[in-house]
Amino acid sequence: MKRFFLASSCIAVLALGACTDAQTESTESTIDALTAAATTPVETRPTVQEAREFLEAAERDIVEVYRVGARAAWINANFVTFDTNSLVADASAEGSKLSTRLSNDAKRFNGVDLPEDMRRKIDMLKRGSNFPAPNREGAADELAKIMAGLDGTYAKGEFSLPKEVFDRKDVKALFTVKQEDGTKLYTGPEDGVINLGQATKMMANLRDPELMKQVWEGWRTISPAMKDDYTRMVELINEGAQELGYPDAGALWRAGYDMDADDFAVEVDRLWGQVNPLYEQLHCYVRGELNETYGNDVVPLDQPIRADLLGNMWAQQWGNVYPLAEPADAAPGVDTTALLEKNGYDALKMVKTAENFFTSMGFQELPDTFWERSLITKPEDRDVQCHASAWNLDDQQDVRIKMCTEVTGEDFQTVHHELGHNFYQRAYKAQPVFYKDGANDGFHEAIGDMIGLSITPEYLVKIGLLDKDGVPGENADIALLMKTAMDKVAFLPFGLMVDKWRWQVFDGTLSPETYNDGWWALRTQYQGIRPPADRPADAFDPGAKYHIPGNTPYMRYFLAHILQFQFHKAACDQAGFEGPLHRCSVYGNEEVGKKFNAMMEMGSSKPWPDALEAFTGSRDMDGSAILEYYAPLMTYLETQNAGRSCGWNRDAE
Ligand code: X8Z
Ligand code: ZN
Repeated sequence: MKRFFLASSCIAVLALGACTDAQTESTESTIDALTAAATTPVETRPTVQEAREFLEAAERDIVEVYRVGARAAWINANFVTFDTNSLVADASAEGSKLSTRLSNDAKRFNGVDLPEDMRRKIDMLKRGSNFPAPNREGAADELAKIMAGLDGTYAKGEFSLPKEVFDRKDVKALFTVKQEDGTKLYTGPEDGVINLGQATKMMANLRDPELMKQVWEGWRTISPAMKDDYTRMVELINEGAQELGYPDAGALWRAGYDMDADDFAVEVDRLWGQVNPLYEQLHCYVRGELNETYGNDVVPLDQPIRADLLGNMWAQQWGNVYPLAEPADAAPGVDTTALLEKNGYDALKMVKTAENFFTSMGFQELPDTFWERSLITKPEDRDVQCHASAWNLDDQQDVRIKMCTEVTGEDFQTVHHELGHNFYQRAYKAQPVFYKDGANDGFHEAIGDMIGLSITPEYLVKIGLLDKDGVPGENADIALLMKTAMDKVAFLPFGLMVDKWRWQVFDGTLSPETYNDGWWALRTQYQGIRPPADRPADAFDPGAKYHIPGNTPYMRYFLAHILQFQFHKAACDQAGFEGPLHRCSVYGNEEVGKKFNAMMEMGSSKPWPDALEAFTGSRDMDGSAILEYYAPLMTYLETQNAGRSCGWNRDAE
């Protein structure tokens, strides 16, 4: 079901997050139903016809609230100001009130024997949104204001570094661009104040541990200011979740997967258990390679890895430090950033190229309005929410992306990711409003990533980015796999731990005093990383990751990193591809496109196993496809790690 809140989200506003509800009734709703059936005399029970009318009216109300809210949210994300925050908070509060009203009203039909489809819709309404406001005067407004404020604080985040930093040769070079007339222009800060985009560039490219630490710590100065509001927000949505019949908001989130909420927690641990051995080998290898660059003092071989040395602000993807971990004995892979630059790609061309991939599979091209209304590069003159997102403004054709795109291989992947959301939104546009969503939220995140897996060297030749004789041979397989594993395998424990942290926040295992230590305990336990130095007492490091102040559930990305490989394998099987999975591209394959579209068209109208089965033949999420994809790398890693002592002390420092 749709999320009524309008605060920004990765698939923003209309076709929103994790709202599919249990097809098997949750324990609560079964009890509700039995109680209602036992206590309500048959003649006063509402009829199926009344339920139908209720759903029709609900649909009209939802569409109307979104019509206004979607625009407010879009403008806010594109112009982050006091006033637009206020407008989006108002719209959000309206959505939230509507959600609460519909959830409560839907309970009237608990004891009614409804056709399956109507029961699914009623149950979706009963679950409400991921951020339910308590049903009392002022609560929805307070919650909406806090949420809009947190999102805005993140969007405007900046910090200062000593001015001398920008006199350094390596830093200056990073911020110097060549202009069309051949002259060079310094685009870095004059006053030492930088934003996340600039900090990201430094984390990705610079290799001085002392400087990395400064940048890493600097970005985390934006978040202590969020902590009180975050704490209050947790209180409010827990209260709202309890009113809906859940023990806390984490349980509400976990209930959005067509299965019992407790079973979902077991399910993600099962999937993690499948892929954890691969992660541990990668961790061991990368730590060993970083040790060779930085030495024992900076990267001791028995410790978690310093989080600021992995090329990414959150150590969630490590591909940017691939050059430090490049397999010595393998032929080189492909440097997509260099290819994009060499071929004169700009942000727009990157998006057009991604669109072309989808149309090559038979999807209809994006409408003119996409190109007129999307934000593709960062404007210089105002604050925007730069975290990439995909939007659907009218539930039909008005899809857009908002991205501060840089010409890098990383953003080339992200562009495909975002368009995946847009093509999914269009595929399910004929569904009723309740089902305009992913089969589960992991599906929504996996569509574009699955396409991204088809960006093989052979594909790059087809679109003219790579010369035919530049295609690396089999002896480069390990290099190719290592590069993507440093992004996709490295991501897995991060994808898992972010919501493990939120679940602990919601259920009270963590308190505001232990929010930060709890965050690092999970970072250490799952990722095997540690902060570069002790954290200050007021640190609120989770707030320095977009999805925490942006209030976007995160388990979806963990699921997507499993699902995209399942989709890819199924697609390659359908295409009759016989080589190793990482060499398979379904570019131009309309047959695969047709089947993929058939799954996408379903939206959330059926429980997600039905959608998964429609495309892959399986009803289970399963880590074996990612294991198969990286099997040659696993063998390589095990050989390289022989004699190394792997692992780390799992307790936080
Ligand atoms: O937030 C995103 C997308 C938008 S839904 C850019 N991702 C996660 C992140 O950046 O943390 C994609 C991968 C994980
Ligand atoms: Zn996404």
